[in-house]
Amino acid sequence: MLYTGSLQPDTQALISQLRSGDIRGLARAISIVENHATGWSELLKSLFPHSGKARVLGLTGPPGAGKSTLVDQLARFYRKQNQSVGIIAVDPTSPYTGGAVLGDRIRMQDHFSDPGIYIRSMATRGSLGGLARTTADVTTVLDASGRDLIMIETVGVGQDEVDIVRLAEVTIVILVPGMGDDVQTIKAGIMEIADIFVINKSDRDGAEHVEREIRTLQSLAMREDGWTPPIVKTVASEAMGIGELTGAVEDYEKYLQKNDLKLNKSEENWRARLTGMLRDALLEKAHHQMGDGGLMKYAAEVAQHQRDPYTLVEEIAARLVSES
Ligand SMILES: Nc1nc2c(ncn2[C@@H]2O[C@H](COP(=O)(O)OP(=O)(O)OP(=O)(O)O)[C@@H](O)[C@H]2O)c(=O)[nH]1
Ligand SMILES: [Mg+2]
Repeated sequence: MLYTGSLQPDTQALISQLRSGDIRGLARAISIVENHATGWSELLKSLFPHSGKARVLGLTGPPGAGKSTLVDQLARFYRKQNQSVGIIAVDPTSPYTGGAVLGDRIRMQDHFSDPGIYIRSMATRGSLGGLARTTADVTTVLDASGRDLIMIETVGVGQDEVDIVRLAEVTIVILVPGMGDDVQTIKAGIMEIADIFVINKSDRDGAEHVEREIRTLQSLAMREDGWTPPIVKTVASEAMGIGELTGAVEDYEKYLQKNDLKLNKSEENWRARLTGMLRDALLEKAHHQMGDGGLMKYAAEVAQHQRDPYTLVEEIAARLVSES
């Protein structure tokens, strides 16, 4: 059902603009959602029923692995198949950002005249409601605007990135030869979420070594869904291996389809997202009830041992329920 409750007339106009494929409408809607500007949640409520059709690919890997170059090549490939593409580049917090973002802009420049490709950079800092959630909401907007394919690029460094790529139906983890100790850090969080491994910069020495390492890891644990992530070697800067990669994406999509795993994956994803949304909403409500400085007052009381924190939290939680 469409939510039309308290929609401002200009929000309605914005939705039709965006649904008709208008890029400026799309950009404005994304900004509203990203900045939590007036009407942002109403906008999302109205757009949600239109979402759920896009294919979402998540690409993650260490800084400088060639993620943007790869995304760019994939965008070219899918454009040739007449698919409309949306790209969300989640900027790393680390100092690599400046150059990388500039690099992205230059490299993707030749797409700018093509309305079939829409690129959006997301700033990590000052993201209201959290980076993962905002990225998810922006994905919903792009999806509802009718983009066939959405690619999300993140630097694989932490939990945020894991949460972001979880949004994707297909997660591609990009590694490069000669990562040394980096492989260890990447292994920890990101390795388990790879549906496809890419060894980019395979023009460099050591691609086989990385491949062996991945295979060793794979032999240690079988995935619950029975899928063995393929390893694709690419040289993104030379557009090499792109056909193999898109083939691997398709194989995995077919696998999900054939084994009825698509819904499972989506439900699992929503379980995580709803938990986050619920936590945010309850916390916001608790802060509201406590009023300005309320939390500090309690903190002071607990610090001075005037109150025990366990009873305090139980009381606050009970109030949330009774006053709803
Ligand atoms: N030799 C070689 N260089 C590549 C390859 N792919 C990308 N590069 C280069 O690697 C550098 C980094 O590429 P990006 O695409 O910006 O990498 P990224 O992973 O998006 O980087 P961040 O977003 O900063 O984390 C650029 O100079 C690319 O031209 C490749 O396959 N082989
Ligand atoms: Mg990049």
